[in-house]
Amino acid sequence: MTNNSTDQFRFGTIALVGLPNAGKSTLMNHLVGEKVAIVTPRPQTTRNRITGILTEKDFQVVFLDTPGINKAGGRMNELLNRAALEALRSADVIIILVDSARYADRPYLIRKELALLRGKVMDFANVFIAANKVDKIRDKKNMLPVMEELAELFPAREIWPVSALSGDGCRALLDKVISLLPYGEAHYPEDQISTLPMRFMAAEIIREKLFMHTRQEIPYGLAVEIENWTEEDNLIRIGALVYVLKSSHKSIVIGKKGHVLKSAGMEARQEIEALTGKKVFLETWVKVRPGWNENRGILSSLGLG
Ligand SMILES: Nc1nc2c(ncn2[C@@H]2O[C@H](COP(=O)(O)OP(=O)(O)OP(=O)(O)O)[C@@H](O)[C@H]2O)c(=O)[nH]1
Ligand SMILES: [Mg+2]
Repeated sequence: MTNNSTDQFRFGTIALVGLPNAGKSTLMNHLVGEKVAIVTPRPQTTRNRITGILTEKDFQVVFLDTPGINKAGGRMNELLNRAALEALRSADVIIILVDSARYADRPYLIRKELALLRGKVMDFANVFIAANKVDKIRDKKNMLPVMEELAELFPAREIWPVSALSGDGCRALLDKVISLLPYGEAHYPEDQISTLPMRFMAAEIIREKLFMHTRQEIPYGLAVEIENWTEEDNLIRIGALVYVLKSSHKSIVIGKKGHVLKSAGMEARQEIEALTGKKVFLETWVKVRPGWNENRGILSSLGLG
């Protein structure tokens, strides 16, 4: 049971921001204790603001996982950056995730790559830096220059070395930021883990599996839209459209004898079944839509913009 009396209970929002691939979604999933956001080794996996909810005895927190801030052009990237920056405004606490391993050999890059983000959080009071992926740095001496650079770029901000993958340091950071949340009542039932509709989560799971089965530029040109969703007793029938940018991409996504789409579809189906507790019948169609990532209508039907 949650203690919901407002004199002791805290409620608030924590935004997770950073460059693409820093580990924001991994950290949120770890803290929520469930896979809410999809995770892949590729940058720009997250394309929307993803909420994850954690409720404990004396607090409820809504995490806002955001797309990685990036400098690439194009309408979609503009929308990704905007979604990330808008999350800052509604947050009580901001955690900036940094991939420490990326900078172990080149700490000077921190200044170059994180200057933009620093400018955006200048006016916020509660900003923490999570120096993530410490598990990847074998010689801990190599963490020192990274910590020093971060301290120089973000003076007066606390810097916490963590591993979102192993969970090292994450609980201590969570306890710290929870102590800064305002007092208030829970906004969601205690077993709710996200505000996202199941349809959206299913589309994300399908996209994750397709990302994992394709290479190079294909993932960036992939989008998934749920076209049909019908529930009968213990069965969900899902029809999903997979958009690609070119016809050459379509044959790669389908694969020889359809094996890519088949494997990704099977993995997605199993995960959606585990998530919903129902049997899932999943059909996917691949459609070539040149320029979908520049098309306002399609972007907005995908929840972007
Ligand atoms: N070794 C290690 N890998 C990590 C850690 N955190 C995240 N990763 C890996 O880094 C990759 C990117 O993780 P994500 O959580 O998708 O990163 P993100 O910041 O959400 O990325 P975008 O959504 O693309 O901006 C995945 O392969 C994760 O498994 C960590 O602490 N240690
Ligand atoms: Mg992500």
